[in-house]
Amino acid sequence: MQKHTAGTSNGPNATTITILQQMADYYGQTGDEWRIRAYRKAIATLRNHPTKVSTREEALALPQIGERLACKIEEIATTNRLRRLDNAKAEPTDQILQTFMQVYGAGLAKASEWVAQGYKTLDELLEKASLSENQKIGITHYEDFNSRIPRAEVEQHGAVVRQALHKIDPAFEVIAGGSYRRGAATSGDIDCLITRPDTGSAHLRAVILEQLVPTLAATGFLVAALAASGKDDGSKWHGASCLLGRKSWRRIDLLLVPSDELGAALIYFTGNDIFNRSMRLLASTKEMRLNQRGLYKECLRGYGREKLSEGTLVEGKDEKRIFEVLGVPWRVPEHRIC
Ligand code: DCP
Ligand code: MG
Ligand code: MN
Repeated sequence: MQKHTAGTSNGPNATTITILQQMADYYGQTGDEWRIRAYRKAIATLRNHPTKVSTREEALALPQIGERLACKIEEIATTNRLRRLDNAKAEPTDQILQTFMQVYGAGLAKASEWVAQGYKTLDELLEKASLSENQKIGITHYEDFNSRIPRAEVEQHGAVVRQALHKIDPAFEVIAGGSYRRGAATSGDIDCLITRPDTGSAHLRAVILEQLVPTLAATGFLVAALAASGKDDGSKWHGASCLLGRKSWRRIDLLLVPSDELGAALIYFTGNDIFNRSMRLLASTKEMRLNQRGLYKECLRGYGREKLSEGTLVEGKDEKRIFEVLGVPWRVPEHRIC
């Protein structure tokens, strides 16, 4: 589940932004992707707006803000609160659902199932519910996995991975991606892109999964392996890590990137997810296709826009070149927030 980056906003619309963000987080927890996107766009607009927006009309005149959000902005500006948010916070089943949805690996469906079975607390789940191993870990380390990781600590986890890998083979590269690469002060997890010049996925997999992971598990740095999603192709390893002498377990993703795909993977794993969506959309308007492996042209589509062919690879290696081919001015990672 996407969480917001804890950046402080001191602009004229700071209060409004804070409350809208809480509302977006609430919708995030209920799985309402469509709404959360509308909120994030409105928040981005308000962040860039130099003066305080106090009325519905003012809000409506701005880009990315529709009727309903405009009303909410007016309500916040005049009352410093939002009744809808107060209601959401007060609903007890919603609160339990929200808590359960933040268990790592438990989506809306699982959390709703637990609520329907009558469970009310995480302790009750641990005692009575039948849980997978990963769900047990998600509950036992609930606080850890739901805390933001300071930037300096993300760096330390990255350094541990890099050092261990360099002992195996100094040609490997480790790049911290995700919110860290976008310059965020804190991150929800650690996204480690791992690559090596002139190297394909088979060799990466062999070294990372058969050598690096066991080594780092033996030193006590990798503390849990968390099963990846069903569509996993062996290019990712999801788990948890813990620095020597510390207590907090952190979520870490090892992302195996063949050298030919580094540029596209850097774009994908830097995000944010909305920026990625807009880049993919742009590619499709130019009859191209962008994914985490590359930018492709001449992908044939049928009448229902369904893909008929993969198309020809235009660029995969070079991040800047992908922007160029798409005709988008280069954007530093820090500015890839929509
Ligand atoms: N990503 C995406 N679409 C998704 C999930 C992820 O495009 N549905 C991409 C963009 C993200 C990147 O992968 O920036 C890493 O995913 P994370 O979930 O780790 O998100 P972030 O690193 O951006 O934020 P956080 O600080 O919460 O980890
Ligand atoms: Mg991340
Ligand atoms: Mn991640």
